Amino acid sequence: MNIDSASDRAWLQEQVQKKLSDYRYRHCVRTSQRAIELAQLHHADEVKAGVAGLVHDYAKECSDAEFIRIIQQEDLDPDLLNYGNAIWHGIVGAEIIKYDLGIYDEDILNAVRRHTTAAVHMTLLDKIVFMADYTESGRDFPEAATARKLTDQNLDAGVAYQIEHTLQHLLAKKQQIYPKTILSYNAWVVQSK
Ligand code: DGI
Ligand code: FE
Ligand code: FE
Repeated sequence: MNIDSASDRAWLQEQVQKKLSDYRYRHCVRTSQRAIELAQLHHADEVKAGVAGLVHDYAKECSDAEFIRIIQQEDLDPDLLNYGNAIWHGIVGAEIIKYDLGIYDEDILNAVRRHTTAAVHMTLLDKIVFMADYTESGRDFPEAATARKLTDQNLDAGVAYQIEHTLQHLLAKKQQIYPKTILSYNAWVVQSK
């Protein structure tokens, strides 16, 4: 598909709607809208932000068997097999987006890959999609309001805020932490001496 074509983007929205539950489809549409808003505020490509926001959770309802097959077929890091949907839907989901939706733009695919764990080095588009997912208008957890204000003013401060609070939340629930999540925490949250 051609992301610069409005009719292709309408087709894309239909594909996302068909693939997902109504609840998750609406989250994707709100994330897309929020990503466009953040792209305007922070001078990024609005079309790429809108498309990346729309597709970021495209693979979230795929089966574990499908993710495992792709990790093996595409020779992705075998350590991925030790994790689950929370980690797979972005990193492995980017491959599914290529096949199913014909999106090959690496800026968009990387933003999808990094939207859950963040990364040590993030592009402007990566940060926008990461923060759009966390601050879209349907997010009602206690940190969302603070994160919205912070992100509008200072995108990097928003990224650090989300990484810190998500890790705290995962630790409180004794969840398994993916190594990239820890590397992101070290890079974005730990104060340098
Ligand atoms: O897909 P969404 O729910 O919209 O949001 P997301 O992709 O940012 O996060 C999905 C979940 O993954 C969320 O509950 C936080 C969690 N998560 C983030 N980093 C890690 C993680 N879960 C585990 N187990 N390990 C991580 O390192
Ligand atoms: Fe996600
Ligand atoms: Fe999401």
